[in-house]
Amino acid sequence: MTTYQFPKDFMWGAAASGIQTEGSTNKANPSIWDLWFQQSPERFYREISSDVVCDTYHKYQDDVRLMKQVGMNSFRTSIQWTRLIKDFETGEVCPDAVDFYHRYFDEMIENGIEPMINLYHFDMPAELQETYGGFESKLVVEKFVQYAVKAFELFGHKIKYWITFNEPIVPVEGGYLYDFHYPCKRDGKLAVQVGYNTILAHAQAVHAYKQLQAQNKVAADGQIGVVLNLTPSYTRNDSEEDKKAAWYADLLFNRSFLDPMVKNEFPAELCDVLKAQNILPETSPEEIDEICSAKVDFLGVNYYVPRRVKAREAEYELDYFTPEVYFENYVNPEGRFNPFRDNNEILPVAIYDIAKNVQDNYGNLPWYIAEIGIAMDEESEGKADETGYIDDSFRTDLMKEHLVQLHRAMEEGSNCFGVHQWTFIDNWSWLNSFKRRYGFYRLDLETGNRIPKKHGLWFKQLSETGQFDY
Ligand code: IFM
Repeated sequence: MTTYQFPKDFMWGAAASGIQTEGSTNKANPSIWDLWFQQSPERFYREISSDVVCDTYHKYQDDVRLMKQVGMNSFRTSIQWTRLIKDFETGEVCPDAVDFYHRYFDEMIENGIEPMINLYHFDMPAELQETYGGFESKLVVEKFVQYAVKAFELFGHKIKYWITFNEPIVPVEGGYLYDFHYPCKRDGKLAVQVGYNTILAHAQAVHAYKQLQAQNKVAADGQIGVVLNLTPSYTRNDSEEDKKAAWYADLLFNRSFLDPMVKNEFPAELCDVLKAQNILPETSPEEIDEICSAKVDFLGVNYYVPRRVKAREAEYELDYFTPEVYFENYVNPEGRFNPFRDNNEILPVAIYDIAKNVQDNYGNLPWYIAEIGIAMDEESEGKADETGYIDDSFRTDLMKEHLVQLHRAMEEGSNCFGVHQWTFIDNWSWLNSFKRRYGFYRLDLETGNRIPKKHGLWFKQLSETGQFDY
């Protein structure tokens, strides 16, 4: 048995997002998720929309108490663009939203929970999608920055950690390549434009924040960063063909956002690929300058499953570009799989590999695990026992294995400052709605009650002592 000790001021907490938790009370405008649900409810698991979520809007005070009970010292959620902004043309804010977010953030701060606030978690306003094509349009980039500035001005004196985007590649994949986000298009060129415009929106928001900071309009010690889902690619074997396949997967899925957002450069090889595929985005030299000078203060990394690839064997059959032009996905026959989550592969060493990549190739920037999620379904988690707790020791065991790998990387100098579990209370998750449960607390969909899980007891001890044995 070894004791793994983490630094004293380490951030221990959880992540969620506004749209997945707040509920729709007093929301100023619909997002694409409201619109899509109205159009195609059958696409959502058990036809549950984002209306039926944790109702944080009303329950935030009780919930902050629950955060403390599992030892959280920090929490990430997002402001909903569609809640804060009432009028997208003028940028006028909704007073109720301003009041709600102040009360919610104050409650956390007064209780020793550091809020980390994200500006965009897949929740494009429906009006901006339908009128302008969302991030297909540079006008919407401007509107995003206008919204970001409003948020900084309103809350920037109390929020110390800002995040521009969560997993910015996901709306590109879901909305423009693989049909799991609205607007459900399949168009490689548009996907690249949306990706580029998102990177531009991020860069302009970072610049706007730094400018406000220079004018003393936000906290002097405030920081801004981005949260990326980074998935190392592992090959079937050591052949040069497989290694090349993994290199392409890494270039297209990881470096495509990581390099411009963190290293402030576009990989030349990425530009070559996009040029060869005839899908280069429309850019301007001024925009490239903005992207290449927007320095983030920290990086958040979300990790769930590894990517397994092999060299293409079958012919590529789609009539539009996807990254799979350059590789095929592969299931490792010797892998370990999570029986409770679509048989996803479990590979804790990926955490070490991510940490070392950030350390060796991205200037050892301060970073944290912004989401690590261990999914179970409600049936496998079972019901609460006589103590009132649900036994999810499967989650604790796996979390320990992942933290051992993080600890190893930190011993070797990785600059990690925290770990946030996805998620705090089981929340609504897009097309999957409540199919998978990830929280410290079960959300009872009938009653709205929060039922504690045993993993929270372990986590509390971990955050209080900064250590665990394994
Ligand atoms: O629910 C999502 C979250 O919005 C982004 N990261 C992955 C989670 C679980 O699927």
